[in-house]
Amino acid sequence: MRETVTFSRDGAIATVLIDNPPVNAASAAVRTGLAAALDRLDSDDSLQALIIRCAGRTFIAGADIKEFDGPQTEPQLPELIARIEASAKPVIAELHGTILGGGLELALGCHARIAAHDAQFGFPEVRLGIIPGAGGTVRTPRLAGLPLTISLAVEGKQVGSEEALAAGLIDRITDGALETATAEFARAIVAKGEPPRRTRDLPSPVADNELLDAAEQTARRRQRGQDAPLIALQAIRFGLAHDVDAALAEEHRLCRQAIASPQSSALRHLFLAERAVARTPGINPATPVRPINQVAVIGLGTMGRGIVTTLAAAGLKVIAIARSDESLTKARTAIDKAWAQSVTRGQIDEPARIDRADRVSWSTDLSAVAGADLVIESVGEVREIKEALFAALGSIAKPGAILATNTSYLDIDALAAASGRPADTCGMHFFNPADVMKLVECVRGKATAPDVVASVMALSKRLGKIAVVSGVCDGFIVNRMLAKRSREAYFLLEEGASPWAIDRVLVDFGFPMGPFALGDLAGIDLQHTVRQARADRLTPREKRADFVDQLFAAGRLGRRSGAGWYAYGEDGKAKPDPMTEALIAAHATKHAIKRVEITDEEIRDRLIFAMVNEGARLIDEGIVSRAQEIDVAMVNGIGFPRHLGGPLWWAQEMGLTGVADKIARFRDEQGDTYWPTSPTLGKGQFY
Ligand code: T1G
Repeated sequence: MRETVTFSRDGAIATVLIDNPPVNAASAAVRTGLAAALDRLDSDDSLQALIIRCAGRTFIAGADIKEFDGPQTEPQLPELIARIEASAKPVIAELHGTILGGGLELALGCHARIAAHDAQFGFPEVRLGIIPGAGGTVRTPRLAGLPLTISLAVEGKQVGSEEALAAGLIDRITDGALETATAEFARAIVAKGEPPRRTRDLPSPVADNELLDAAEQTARRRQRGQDAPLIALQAIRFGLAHDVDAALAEEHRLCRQAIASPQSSALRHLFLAERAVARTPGINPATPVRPINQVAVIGLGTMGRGIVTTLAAAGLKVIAIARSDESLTKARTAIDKAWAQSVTRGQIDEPARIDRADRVSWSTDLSAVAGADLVIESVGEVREIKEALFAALGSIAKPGAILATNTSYLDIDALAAASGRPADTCGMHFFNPADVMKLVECVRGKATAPDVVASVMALSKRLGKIAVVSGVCDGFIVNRMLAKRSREAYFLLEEGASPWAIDRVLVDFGFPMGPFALGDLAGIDLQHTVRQARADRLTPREKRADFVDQLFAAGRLGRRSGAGWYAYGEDGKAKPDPMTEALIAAHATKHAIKRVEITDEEIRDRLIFAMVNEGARLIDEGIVSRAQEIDVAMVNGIGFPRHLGGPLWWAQEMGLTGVADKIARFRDEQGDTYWPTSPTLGKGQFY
C-alpha cells in the first residue's frame, strides 16, 4: 500500500516525502502527514532540519481542487504553513515540476527553497475564480517584490527557475541531482547554526500605487466578467498596508469568499470537465494508441496552414500537400512569414523557427501520403471532391494510417465508406485559426475503431489542444449549436431587433463578439456558400430569413470588403450601417412582418436557450455522452464565457425548470420545428 507521506532521516536531517499522484495536491492526507512530520522534527532534539520533497513529476501543484466544496478538514493549509514558518529548526523545500498555488505558498513558508533548473512557479488560482489563500499575496511581495507578485497572483502567469531566483522567490537552482543538492544545502545551514529565515519577518515592500493602479486597469480591461484578478489585487493592497497576521487573515477570507462564488464553481467545473472529456466513455483508457510521428496535411488554405503550423510546433514531421505549385508556394510563403513574425515578436526563437521549417516537406503529389501515420484532409467543403479524395487515400495511405477529415459539416460516414477503410477514418475538426483555437472535435464515425479515437485524442493533447469526442451529425457539436443561435438571431431581425443590439447583448453576456460581427469576420460569402449547400435542409422560416443571401447579392461580403452587416471605416472599426437597417426594414415590409421592440432579456434567452436546447438534444441523440462535452466544446470553440461554465452549466445554475418553461413558451410561439422537445432537458438536470 503506497504511503501518501513518509518520513525518513539521514543523521540530523529529516526528509518528508509526499507521494500523492498525479500532482501531489495538498489533500487532507498530505497535510496530516506533513503535520506529523513537524511533530517529529519538534520533538526529536537529534533532528536539526527538515526537507520537504515530493515523488513523481512535480512538487505540490496546489490545494486539492476536489476538496473545495467539501468540509474544511484540519490542518488547513494556512495553519500548516504558519507552523512550518514558526519552526525553530530550518525547513527546506525541494522543488521540481510545477510548483503552483498552495504548493508555492507552502514553499514560501519554508526557510529556503532549492529548485531544479526546469521548475515552473505560479499562482493559477485566478483561473479557478479564486485567489491564493495561504499566504501567496503576503509572502511573495516580501521575498520577490510587487511586480512578480502581480504577474503571478493577478495575471496568473508562471515563471521559470532563473526568473524566480533573480527575483528572490527561491534560493538556489541545481542542474545536478536535486536531492543531493538540497541535502548539502540543509547540512550547510545546520552547520552555520543560524536561526531560520522567516519570510514573515522580511520587510514588506512599499505600496507602489502607480504599479497597482496600472495592474488594476489592465485587469479591468481583460477581465471580461471575471472578478478574481481584482480580488487578488485587493488582497495585495491590504497586505501592503497591514501587519502579516491581519494580511493573512484577510487574504484567506477573500479566498474562501471567492471559492463560494458561482464564478469559481463554474471555472472549477470547467477545469475538471476539460480533463474528464479526455477520458472517452466506452473506450478503455488502456487502449494502445497508434504511433503518430509523421502527418500529411492535404489542402493548404487557411485551415490547412493552421494545422501544418500546429503539428510542426508540436514536434511532428509534416508533409504539406497542395493541388498545384501555385497553392503550395502561396501556403509555404504564408507559413514562413508567420514563423518569421513569431520570431520578431519574441514568441519563438530562431532555432525553433528553423526546427519547425525543417519538419515540413512540401508536395503536390498525393502519393506523398504513403509514409504518413495520419492524413488530415482540409480541402474545399465539396462532397464530391472529398469523397474522391478519400477513395484515393484508401489505397495510397499505408495500412494502419489514420484518415481524418477537417470537414465542418459533411457526412463523415460517407467519406469513411468512400475510403474503403471506415475503421481507420474519423473527423478532426479544428477551429479557425487552427494554430490558436484550443478545441478539436474528434468525430467518431459509425465504424471508427476505438484505437483511432484514442490515438486522435492523445495526439490532440500532444498538440496542446482540448479534444472532445462527437458522433456524426449536421455540424457535430459547436456548429450545430451555433446554427441554432444564428437562426434565432435572423428571426429576431425580422421581428424587430437590430444586428448591433443583438451583438451588444451577447458581448454584455460575455462573448468576445456577437454573431453579426463574427459573420463579418468569417465572411458573408462563406456563410452564403454554406447556406446554399444546405438549401434542401432549410425550413420555410429559415428560407425566408435570407439576409445573408441579400448581403451577398449586394456585394457586402463582410469586414474584408468594407461592408457586411456593419460598415467599416478607414480605421477598420465596425459601425452600424443604415444600409443594413434599410435592408431589414424592406425585408419586413416585403413579408408583411410588423417589427416590434424586443427586450435585451428576450434576445439573450432566445439566443442562449436555443443553444441549450440543442445541446440537450445532442445528449438525447447520443452524439455526445455527457454535458461536459457540450460545455467544454462551446467554451473552447466559440468563446462561451468561461466564468459561466458553458451553456448547460449556466442553464442549470439559472434553474432548468425556468429555462425549460421559457423554451416551451418559445416553442408555442414559434412552432415545434424551431424548438424541438428534449427529454434530457425535461429531466431537470445536466450534472
Ligand atoms: N487538485 C486536484 N487535482 C488536480 C489538481 C489540483 N490542484 N491539479 C491537477 N489535478 C488533476 C487533474 O484533475 C487531472 O486529474 C490530473 O491531475 C492531471 O492534470 C490554497 C486555494 C499541475 C500543470 O490550479 O495546472 O492551491 O483527470 O491533465 O497537463 O491558495 O494540472 O487525470 O483524474 O492538468 O500535466 C491551485 C491546477 C489550486 C493547479 C499539470 N493549483 N493544475 O498539468 O495534467 S487552488 C492549480 C494544473 C490553491 C491555495 C489555492 C495542471 C498541472 P485526472 P492535468 P498536466
